[in-house]
Amino acid sequence: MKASRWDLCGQTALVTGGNTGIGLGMALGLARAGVRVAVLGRDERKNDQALQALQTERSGCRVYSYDLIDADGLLDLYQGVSQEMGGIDILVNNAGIQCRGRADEIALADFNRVIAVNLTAPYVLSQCFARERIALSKGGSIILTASLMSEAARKTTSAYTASKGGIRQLVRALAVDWAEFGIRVNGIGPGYIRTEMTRPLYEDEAFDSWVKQRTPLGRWGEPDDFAGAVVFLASEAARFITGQILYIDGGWLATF
Ligand code: GCO
Repeated sequence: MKASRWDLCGQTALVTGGNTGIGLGMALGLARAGVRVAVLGRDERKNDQALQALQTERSGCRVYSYDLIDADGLLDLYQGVSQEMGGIDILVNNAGIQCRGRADEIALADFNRVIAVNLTAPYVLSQCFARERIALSKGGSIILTASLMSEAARKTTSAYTASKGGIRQLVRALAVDWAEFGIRVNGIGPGYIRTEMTRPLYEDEAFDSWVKQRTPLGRWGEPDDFAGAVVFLASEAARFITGQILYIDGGWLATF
């Protein structure tokens, strides 16, 4: 197999939550593979920092400030980004939020917020992407960020776990609906990764040692651990792969 099947030069990607953490790890991986990346993020300061990092890898990257809680504005947003980027070949639905607390203590508004960002926004953006690609008679690749919580639950994460269980099935549902159009849909499932979302967890000494002991590879994951998988799944090298979740978890799900 020729190495060029991994080549993404000249393609464009939209990465939500791409200004920090796992999303930035994936955005940088794509940029290094020659992709012009558009990042969607809430925080303008982080967006600026991400843009600087991305531009050193690949010119023509852009950042957009948007809060994915607003599903109604997503169509306009998508069309604007796609126009400015000259089309989107790869959609990475990565942005996610967490809300921890025992299930009987979670407010409905918080549950709804987590579902809106983690599940509804990926659905709507995937629709925008697919409609555009189908109209152009072009295939494409959609990648969604799943979680260990797509498979199992940890105490205090009910809303997040419900959303990530939904992502697991959304990957399958979208994959089967759009396969005939050459649109592949896959998930990347992170284990415990050192990001802002998990800061309260890795700063807790007991939790930190539990993660290291429970993870066969013996450490927390880092955002850069995601750079290779996203390039692979987006590329021709993965052309017969759709509807799958690739777990990047240091072996977590392989053992108990
Ligand atoms: C938590 C975390 C998790 C993980 C991750 C595991 O509170 O347990 O935030 O949800 O970080 O998603 O895959």
